[in-house]
Amino acid sequence: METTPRKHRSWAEPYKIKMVEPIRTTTKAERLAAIEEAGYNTFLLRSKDVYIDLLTDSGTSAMSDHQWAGMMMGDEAYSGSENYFNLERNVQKYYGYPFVVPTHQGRGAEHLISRILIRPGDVVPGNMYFTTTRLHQELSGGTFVDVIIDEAHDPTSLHPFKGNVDLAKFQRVIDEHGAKKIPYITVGATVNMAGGQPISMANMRDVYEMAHKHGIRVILDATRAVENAWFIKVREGGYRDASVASILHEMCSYSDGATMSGKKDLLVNIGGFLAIRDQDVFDEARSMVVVYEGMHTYGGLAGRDMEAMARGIVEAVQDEHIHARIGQVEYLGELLRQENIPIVEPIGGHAIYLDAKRFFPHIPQDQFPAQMLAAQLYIENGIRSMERGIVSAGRNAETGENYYPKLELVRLTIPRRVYTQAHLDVVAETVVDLYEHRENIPGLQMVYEPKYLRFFQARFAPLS
Ligand code: PM9
Repeated sequence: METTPRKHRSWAEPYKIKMVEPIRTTTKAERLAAIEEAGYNTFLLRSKDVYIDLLTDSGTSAMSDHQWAGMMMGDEAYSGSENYFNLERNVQKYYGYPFVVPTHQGRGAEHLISRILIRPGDVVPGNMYFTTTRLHQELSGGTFVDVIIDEAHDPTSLHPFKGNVDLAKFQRVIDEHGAKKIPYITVGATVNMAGGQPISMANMRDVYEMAHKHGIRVILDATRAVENAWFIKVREGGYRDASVASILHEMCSYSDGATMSGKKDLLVNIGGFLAIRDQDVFDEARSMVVVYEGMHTYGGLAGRDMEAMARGIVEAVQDEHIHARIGQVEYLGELLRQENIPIVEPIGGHAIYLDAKRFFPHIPQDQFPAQMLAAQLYIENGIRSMERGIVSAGRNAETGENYYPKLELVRLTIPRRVYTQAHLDVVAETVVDLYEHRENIPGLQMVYEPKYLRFFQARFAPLS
């Protein structure tokens, strides 16, 4: 499978570095003390104790000089900020939705759309769960149903669009529950929990047609839709000469609205929005946002944050930016593949996902192999990553039983425009070193479990 349009040429970052932030190495003894104190949960580490931080690509991007200049143009009026209108204009132009409600981040938008459209007893299908998205659906009385293709749950499947919705599964949900119980289907692009895997344009079109035939809305999780657009360009027939911007616009045309965490694709440290076509839903969202986020022209953000996001929208869709962004992720993936490290394939958009089940085959899933793998990468060399397995999956809201996801992964997430190839070389060397002495590493037991989104704050202790 070809993944870059000009195979004979290396990509290079379309920027040079103007300001640097020192990072610090630590001793193994210091790291052991830090991870103990953090309860073997990388979320609970202090960032000053981290060497290379691959916890997340969320809010961790380096902004451009143009975005920083925009921060100085913040119109901090309580209402009617000029920066809101710049944001609205760019969402309309690049995403194509007429109505925009800013929110403090993605889950603010998920909260609004779930509260507005879901009634108790409703069912919400989607192409794999995402933690915050599913929780908001459940808190509104809905039940999430996974309708992604089976290949998405197999880390070794080389399907080029593992984010696709299985139309037969979607049809079965409609037949079983009736369309009236399905307020919308969530379509994620790219699919985070599957390994940053894209959905194809053809599938988005089919889902939209099928949903609309039954009067069901399609809500796009557009958080990493630009990265998805790149994969459509290089993997799906007919798009090779299309710009990422035009692909993004077409993707959005197959949806009725979108939730957005601007902290990813849009290269900002905070911000999000709900975008929608329907005037009635917009009116409700605009009314509800004042209760939970702030006025509908700032949604929990400062004017300067909206300006940075408005400018980030334009930068995000530049083909050479996204080419270098995905190229960097592929670079790390290739290094690990050459050393036969078990990773999710094909390589996805924002991260390399280590397959903890194959990395630590001796640790059963209820002893949290991915959680331990993330902790060990930190102990080994100060590399911070994130568990995306049984801890993230949480418990069934009705039965209280643990979910046992097929994918038990550790995510090495690449922040945008932050690290160099040399940093990624160090990360790969660390993973390889750990892989070579993986046999004697024990599992974990959970010693504290918070009520919501337990992966953020749960605490663990080694079993031996
Ligand atoms: N994603 C991530 O690290 C933030 C921490 S984990 C909850 O991947 C999708 C696909 C996301 C996402 C956050 C959100 C929520 C929605 N959809 O974090 O609220 O990956 O801005 O966005 C994280 P916010």
